[in-house]
Amino acid sequence: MSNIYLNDTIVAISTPIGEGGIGIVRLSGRESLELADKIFLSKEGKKPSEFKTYTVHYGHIIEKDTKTPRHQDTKIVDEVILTVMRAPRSYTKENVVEINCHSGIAPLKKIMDLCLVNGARLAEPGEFTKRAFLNGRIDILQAEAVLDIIKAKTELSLRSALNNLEGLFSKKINEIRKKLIEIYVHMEASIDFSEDDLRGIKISRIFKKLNIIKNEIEKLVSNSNQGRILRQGIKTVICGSPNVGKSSLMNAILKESRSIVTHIPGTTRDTIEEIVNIRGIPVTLVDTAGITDTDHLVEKEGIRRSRIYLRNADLILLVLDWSRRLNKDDVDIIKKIRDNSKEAIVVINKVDLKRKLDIKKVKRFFPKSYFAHISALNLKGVDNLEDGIKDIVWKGKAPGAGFIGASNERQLDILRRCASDINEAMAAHKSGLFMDCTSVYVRSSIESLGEITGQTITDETLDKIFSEFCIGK
Ligand SMILES: Nc1nc2c(ncn2[C@@H]2O[C@H](COP(=O)(O)OP(=O)(O)OP(=O)(O)O)[C@@H](O)[C@H]2O)c(=O)[nH]1
Ligand SMILES: [Mg+2]
Repeated sequence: MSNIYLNDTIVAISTPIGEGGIGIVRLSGRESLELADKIFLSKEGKKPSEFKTYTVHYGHIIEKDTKTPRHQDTKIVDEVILTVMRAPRSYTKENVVEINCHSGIAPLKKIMDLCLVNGARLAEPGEFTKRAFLNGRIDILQAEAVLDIIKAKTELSLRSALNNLEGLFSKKINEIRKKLIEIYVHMEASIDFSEDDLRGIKISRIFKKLNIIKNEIEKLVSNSNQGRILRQGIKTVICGSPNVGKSSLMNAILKESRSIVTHIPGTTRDTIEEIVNIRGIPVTLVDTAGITDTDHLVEKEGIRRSRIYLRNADLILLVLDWSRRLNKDDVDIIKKIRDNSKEAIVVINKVDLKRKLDIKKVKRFFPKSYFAHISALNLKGVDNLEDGIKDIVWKGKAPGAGFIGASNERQLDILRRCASDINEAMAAHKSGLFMDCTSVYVRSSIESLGEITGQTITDETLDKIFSEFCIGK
């Protein structure tokens, strides 16, 4: 990714490879229109380099037959629609040509090969978005938001990524950075001049302002947990002893028969994972094998996996059977959850049957946990359970429509560094250090914030960010 030449023209297949209605081959760069001239025959008899920007044209992709004299014979490769977006008003701020062809491996690959033969270079992952950044159309936060949009699993995740793409987060960061620069300037001035000369700028006021900024940054850090959830989702593991109705619960939440359900204990042998949208939260739901003591080899392996999942879960749905007393398996699992200090919702299943479960005893194990009474068989109580999941995940602070916050570790790490620098500055001031020792920390926090939006960013970080993208974006 580091060898990037903004003078060349790049090409990629921008849609997933496979059979479908439409596939797109995208070109970006100085020569993209001239290159399209060589391979596109329009119905109206004009060349792409003569087309106006934001216009769409019907025609054919053609290949010149090199065996005929002066290559005058041509073969039709595909029937296409070609769109021209001229610099600077395009995704990359360069001349962009998009060829909508039939989506099959053969036409897509053939058209891309023709572009390569005629002078384009294969784009690297995320290179179109990288060019949008290098050409100054978007900052790094917005580039990362593009990735979040592609990966968004629920509407809420999408909304938060769109806020970042629209620049709400960048705006906030730039505001904070501007205020820090003002403070830094005042600090530096106070090194050279006495308070009397500073025309009303009191040192105490500088530190009051610094404290306000620190709080703003800390708010962004605490929001980032919500950002992480929106982006990555939460891993929720359904566990319990055999036959309590774990797979039935999985199916009830998914609203489909995904997991096999039978009356035989030990039905689920391997873990089953699905992503489901629960009240806007992307939840990776895992159905596991019922944990019990067994000598059966396959069951044993399933249980070993269940235990690993239990350890790595963000949230556990512990299923207990309302129609029978707690047994040794139940108690073992309860202990395991408590030993691992896991957040758990207690799901009491089979409430359509006669009660034998001692609820008071269960409550003693989980005095603060959310309890959901359900009948997975009759799909009763599942709504309540979903409300419980939502409450536990957001802890009463669900992200609103204007939510902004760090959405990945890189952004979070910088915000934390920045908050820690400001803390150091305030501590240095309190302990009576000279202003030039204190201002160093403020300067460092300004530099860190520049890294978030990409004003100051290393090539290595850039490469890392864009390597996560798919080719063609
Ligand atoms: N009456 C009643 N039966 C249920 C309910 N939920 C599940 N069952 C029944 O309980 C039995 C076990 O259900 P599963 O969903 O396979 O249970 P499991 O916990 O996944 O079992 P293992 O995979 O073997 O550990 C099946 O016969 C289900 O039909 C319920 O809410 N009410
Ligand atoms: Mg099962």
